[in-house]
Amino acid sequence: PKPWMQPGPTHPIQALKKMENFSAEFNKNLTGCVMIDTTYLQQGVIVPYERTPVWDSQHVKLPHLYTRPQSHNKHYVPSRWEVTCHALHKLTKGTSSIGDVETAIMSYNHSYKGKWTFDALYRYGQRLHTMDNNLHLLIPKMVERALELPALIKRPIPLLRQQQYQAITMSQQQISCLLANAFFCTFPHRNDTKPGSEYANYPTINFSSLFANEKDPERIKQKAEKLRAIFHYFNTVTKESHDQESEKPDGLVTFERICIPEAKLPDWKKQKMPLRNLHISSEGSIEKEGTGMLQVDFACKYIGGGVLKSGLVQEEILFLMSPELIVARLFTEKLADNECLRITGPQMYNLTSGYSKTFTWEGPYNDRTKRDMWKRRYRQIVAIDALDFKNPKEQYTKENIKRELNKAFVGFSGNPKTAIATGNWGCGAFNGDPKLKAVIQLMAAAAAERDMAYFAFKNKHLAMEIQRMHEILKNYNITVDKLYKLLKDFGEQYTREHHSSTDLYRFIREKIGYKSCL
Ligand code: AR6
Repeated sequence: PKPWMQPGPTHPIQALKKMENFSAEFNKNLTGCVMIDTTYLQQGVIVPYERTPVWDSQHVKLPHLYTRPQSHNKHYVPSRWEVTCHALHKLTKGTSSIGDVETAIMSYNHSYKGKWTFDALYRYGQRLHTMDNNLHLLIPKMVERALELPALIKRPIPLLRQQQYQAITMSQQQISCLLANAFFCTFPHRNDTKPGSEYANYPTINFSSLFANEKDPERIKQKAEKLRAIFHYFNTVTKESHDQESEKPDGLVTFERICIPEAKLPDWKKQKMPLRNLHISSEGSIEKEGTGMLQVDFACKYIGGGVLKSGLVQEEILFLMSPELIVARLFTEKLADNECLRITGPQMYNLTSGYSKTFTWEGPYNDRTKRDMWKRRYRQIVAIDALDFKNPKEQYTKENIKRELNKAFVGFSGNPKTAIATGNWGCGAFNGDPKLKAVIQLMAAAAAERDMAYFAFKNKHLAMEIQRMHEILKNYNITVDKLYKLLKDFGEQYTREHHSSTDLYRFIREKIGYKSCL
């Protein structure tokens, strides 16, 4: 092997800071919109916080608040929520089939008759449910939770809109109620996704697309596999007793939209800090080994990406392991370049294996992760969306490098300074170059003053290359500003030489005068 291929030992993972090292920070007062009355929390009682209900463009439109325009017809016309309650009640007898679930959902979504199909749900019913859950018993419990909506959600849920810092904290029980409503497709105004429609800037939330037909039978199979994770989640959150007290989903979760205005973003030319510590490994994953660190979600700007469709890569799998994350789709407007979403406290419910086509639900995950004073699990996720390079050659331009640096910085900034758990961000579905993205993430981490754990997803060679590059940059005291200049120069040469095949790391080594014999 070439000399630069023999890096020294990696920074030990045990030395990286985790959430538990900063318990005082997490126990601070909650800010933003808190959906429960926290005075009773320490006694183990969760009481929803109460405020006057609203139906407006600033808040989630809840199904029980939906009113039709006054009808001139003298006959009594039931409200949409009454129709919903009536239809869903029929499913509580314990004898209902998937067909009955379809009938119920379509009764209050009749304009989608003939458009929505339920093949994946049928497949789950035919092939899988007897192995996992007893759907006859589970569906009534899900209905019950969904219909508790007026009793559980008593405060308007603000929409997390673009360029506004806002946080929402809700109980795991409230989340399960909202997700049960999403499963039964009760959210009004959320089915039309056409450009220009009211919620075109938001991800979808009703589960209809997860049940739907796919031409490719393989995809129906994958959706049915996703449903196993979803049903296991509902089974756990509606269970009356838990084997272990510590597994009980009776805590809180915070969703925080973070935006940093242009003027407050780093001037990358002037960042004189050195790179931080790096632990890198080809083994392990962000989700498991990264627990307690700031775990990166390789996100889509519409949070959750294809989780309710056919997508099945890092973000979607993460959302299936911790389905509470899916509720973010209800209120998070698509992320702009200077924004991210940070989620504190979600529980992990599912063990999965495989990736994409080989994705499999392996079984329950019993989460015993400790919690902070607000009963939030010591688990923190940050959703940052990389650029989707339809043409990978575009990623070396100054504008695109700066965009990715800023996006990573927005995700990594803030307190407390736990280490970041990341990997090949933007380098799968989005076609990025992992060597460039690793340097970009290291620069952003340095500016945000955090160490990093990098999981290279089985790619030993890549892990070694990144580790070696990091080591050289440290040894040569290459600070962030210098590295920024090097990336810019590389981009210019790349364009000048019409996408030359020069390797970025080789370019950097040469420019800094690295001598392999050193
Ligand atoms: N831990 C560490 N590395 C991983 C893991 C993991 N659990 N999973 C994957 N990788 P990708 P993107 C590595 O394609 O390119 C979704 O639909 C693996 O090498 O998920 O940013 C979103 O909703 C993989 O190739 O992220 C977005 O729409 C690479 O990370 C879009 O995909 C990138 O994973 C984002 O695409």
